[in-house]
Amino acid sequence: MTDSGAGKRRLFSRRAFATGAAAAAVVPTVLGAAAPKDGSGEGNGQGNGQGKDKGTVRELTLYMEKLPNGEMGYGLEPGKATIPGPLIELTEGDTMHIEVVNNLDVAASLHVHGVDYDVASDGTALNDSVVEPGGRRTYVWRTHAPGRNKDGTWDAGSAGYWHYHDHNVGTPHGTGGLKKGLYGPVIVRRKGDVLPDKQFTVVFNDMTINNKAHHDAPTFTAVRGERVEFIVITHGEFFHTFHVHGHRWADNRTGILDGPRDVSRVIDTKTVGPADSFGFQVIAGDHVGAGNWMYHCHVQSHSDMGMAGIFVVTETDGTVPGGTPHHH
Ligand SMILES: [Cu+2]
Repeated sequence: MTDSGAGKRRLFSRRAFATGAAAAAVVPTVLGAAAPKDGSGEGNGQGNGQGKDKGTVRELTLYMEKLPNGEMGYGLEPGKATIPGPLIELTEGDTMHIEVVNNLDVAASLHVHGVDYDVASDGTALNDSVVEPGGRRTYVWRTHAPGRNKDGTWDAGSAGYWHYHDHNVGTPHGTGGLKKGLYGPVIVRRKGDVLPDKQFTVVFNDMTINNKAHHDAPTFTAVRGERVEFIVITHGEFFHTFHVHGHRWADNRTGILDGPRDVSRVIDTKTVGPADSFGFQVIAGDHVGAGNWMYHCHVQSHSDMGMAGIFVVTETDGTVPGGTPHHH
């Protein structure tokens, strides 16, 4: 869903900046299923920036389904579940009503990181918020802009690279659901954020990438000069070190330096543990050119066991120096 196919579904490939409307428009997967409506009446008076700009309220239906190989996924339509599940994007201030349909034969749920929600949307048995087989339940995610708390401290806002996952299959922590593929990416933008041309999601899940083991990691393709966004998530039992060849990013919220005085460290590896998530944007092939650029976990035994894929940067005519990569 968010691999190389995502670019094709993009409504415009031109770079844009996040506003309420534009951010919705660059998420065709979500926009197609959701009609933006006026946000009035949804405010929750959290006492910070949210009151000033309520954003939009959107509705989305997510289907939890078994895949042909016995894995499980979230999808936007019946029969279309993917691993990872669909990328869900919001802009600070937005509210998302997500109706989850459980087509599995086990009770499962939707639990999210990073956004605001009531315990009724926790997605846990503890809070009686799981979905029985054949049932449906609406989860509500809210987001808010940064602002001053009543006590004078600073509220960071909701923007960031987050994720959602099952919290009930197998164990009360969703250990079985996570292992089988019930997870997906979430991005909350801040108004004014630079938007990418293409988006790729990398999930280190135990010893797999996006549940694909045995040297079968996804190939991501971009044209030199395109602005590419990586969303990196980890699940399972192990710590991993994400690395992509030939490209660097800033270790901050967006991966982009604010300017010459931004002291964020510029990196090309980042170590992540279970349920961590981060993201960044790079300009494909910037200073290094087109080519088959490897991305992989840099724990040596992990990369040797197949936690490695290719970020293919083509020239504008579609060619790649070195030709088609080969797996072995
Ligand atoms: Cu690893």
